[in-house]
Amino acid sequence: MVLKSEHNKSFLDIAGEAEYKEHIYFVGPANVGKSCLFSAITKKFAMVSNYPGTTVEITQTEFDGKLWIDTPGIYGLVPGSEEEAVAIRMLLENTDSKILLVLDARNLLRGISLFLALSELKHRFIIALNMHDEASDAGFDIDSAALGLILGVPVVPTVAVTRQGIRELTARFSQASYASLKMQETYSIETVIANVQKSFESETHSRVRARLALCGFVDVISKKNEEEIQSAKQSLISYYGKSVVTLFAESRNELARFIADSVTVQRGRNPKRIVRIFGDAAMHSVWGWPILAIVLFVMYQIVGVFAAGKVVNVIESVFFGEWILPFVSKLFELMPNSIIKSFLYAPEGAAGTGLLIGQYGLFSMGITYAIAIVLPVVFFFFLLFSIMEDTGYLPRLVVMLDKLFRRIGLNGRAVLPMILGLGCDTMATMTTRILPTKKERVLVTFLLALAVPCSAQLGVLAALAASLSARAIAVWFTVMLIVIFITGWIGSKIIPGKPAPMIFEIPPLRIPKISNIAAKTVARSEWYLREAVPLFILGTFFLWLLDALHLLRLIEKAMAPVVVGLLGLPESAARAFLMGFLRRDYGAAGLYDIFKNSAVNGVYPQGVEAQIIVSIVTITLFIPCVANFFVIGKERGIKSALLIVFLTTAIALFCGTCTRLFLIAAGWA
Ligand SMILES: Nc1nc2c(ncn2[C@@H]2O[C@H](COP(=O)(O)OP(=O)(O)OP(=O)(O)O)[C@@H](O)[C@H]2O)c(=O)[nH]1
Ligand SMILES: [Mg+2]
Repeated sequence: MVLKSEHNKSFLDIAGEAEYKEHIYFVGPANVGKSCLFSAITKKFAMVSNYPGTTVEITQTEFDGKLWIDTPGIYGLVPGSEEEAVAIRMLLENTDSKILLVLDARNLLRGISLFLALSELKHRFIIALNMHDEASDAGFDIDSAALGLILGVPVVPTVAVTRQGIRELTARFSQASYASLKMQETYSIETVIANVQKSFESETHSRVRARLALCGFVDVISKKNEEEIQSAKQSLISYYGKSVVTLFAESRNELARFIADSVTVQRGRNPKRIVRIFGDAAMHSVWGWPILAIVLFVMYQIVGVFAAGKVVNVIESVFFGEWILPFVSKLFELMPNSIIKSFLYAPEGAAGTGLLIGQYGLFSMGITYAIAIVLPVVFFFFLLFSIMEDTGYLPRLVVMLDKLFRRIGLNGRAVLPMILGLGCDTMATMTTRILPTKKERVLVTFLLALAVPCSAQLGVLAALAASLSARAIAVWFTVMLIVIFITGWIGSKIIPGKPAPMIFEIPPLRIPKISNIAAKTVARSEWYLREAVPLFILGTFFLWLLDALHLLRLIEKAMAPVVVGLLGLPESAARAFLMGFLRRDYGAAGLYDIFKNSAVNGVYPQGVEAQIIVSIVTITLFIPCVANFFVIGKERGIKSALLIVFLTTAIALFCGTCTRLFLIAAGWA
């Protein structure tokens, strides 16, 4: 059984904990290999990538009679963002479970400090000292047995990617124990904590709750003790002249440093210099740009030229067009004429519409679009994207684009969801949880819905663009950038709040593991098929129904003032926009269908090219897909989701019209 938590719900509401003897939580800082270990132990697929913030939801699975739970990364008990809060709430809501604390052997200080923060929880601990391979490469020798003795819990060195140490780890689960080493603060701080703790006497983890309340984690504070806690907090702040979070962190770090130093020997090696130089260049404010240009060029060649051009052509024209569709049509031809036959099948060029085969046939249109046009492109995009994720290039891009994004009031971390949006806007909207302020979460959610085309949509656009001139593509790209920066800038002025400064850990560059890339690409493609195909079929069914009821022409006529009048497109483009209401890639596929036969020797006449530019600008900015709409509703509330639908439609039509006017002025249309 696999369940995912809805992040605001109590974890216990969902897990049905009584069913399982034991719960094991994978806890640790971000990007240390929790999900990798989770998959290695439970054999359940979990997304693994080389950047902090891959896991933003709880993933759980049953294995070996136990419930195993993978959680988002945390850095201490006081959450810095929403996804951390999910993990922390979950630990507070339970007692007597086992925590598999996954730490990065290269960063022992941070790991021990986290252990000390968690050690007051009434859970039993076992520590996986992961990334042992990289720690050895960097010249660290860590005495894990000694560390275990000091902390009072088992410590096992592991390398999750090669499964090293996993057997020992699972064998020692039964030895997981409560931490024997506890944080002791100075006498005056201890007195304050003890006083506040009284308010939580009846609750679990009362000392941890007292600390959290003093740090200002409002989740644990109830109305009745709010005032008392505030005054205790103020007394600490005015006495020590620093925030309580800092006060606690300093004493923890001091002890953690002492422990880390006493179990680590550093052999002064400094290998892999070239990798480091390249890693630094990728985020350099000058060298980063040519590297980005090369990355984009390679992606365009593989996704745009090879997948969208060649592979789609083979699958759509040859495989579907010459083999499958004619074969299915033949089968229908062999059927005796009947109502059922004419209901399901309309031969090419015939009047009337067949439900399965015909202009709006579920098979000839719905399935063909999803499988022949979009799937190949999505597959190659996911493949390249997984490689970028696993090498550690994405976080470097974040650093490089930080300055640019700051101009529109966004912290550089916002780049990560925006880039992930190129894979899938729905997933990326969930990743906005890694952003520390509400302002940024709202703004990025909006920009994703508006101007970041997902892989499926990009793919179809790339197929359309295959016969477009370079300057046409440049116009589209420039319009997108202008829209992102202007709407982002206006948004940052309107939405209240300030962006938080960027604290973002840069993981090392790594050679991706083929098995992980393959697993992620297949999982994402499968997910696309599950998500998109039903909607493609549903959309085609609506079109078929509208056509059968003779309403489609009427709707096209009704939309003509906008589609023809404002945007200067053929009337039939209305159909593509109708499709776009379900999914933008489906709408784009409709456009592809309308324009694909207009190319002469693979080149569009200038007037058609202008129409294509206007239509792709409009469809890129068009409303978010249904799945994204629901996720926006879940994360930001249904009102925001509806507002976003309204705004994106308005902005899409506005920008489409402006683009047309520009092209007319430039003598293009
Ligand atoms: N060299 C090496 N790489 C590892 C090891 N364990 C995990 N990785 C890599 O580290 C990266 C992060 O792994 P994840 O499992 O996604 O980390 P996580 O802790 O779940 O990260 P978040 O979900 O972002 O909190 C991936 O690129 C893994 O392939 C290890 O032991 N050695
Ligand atoms: Mg993870």
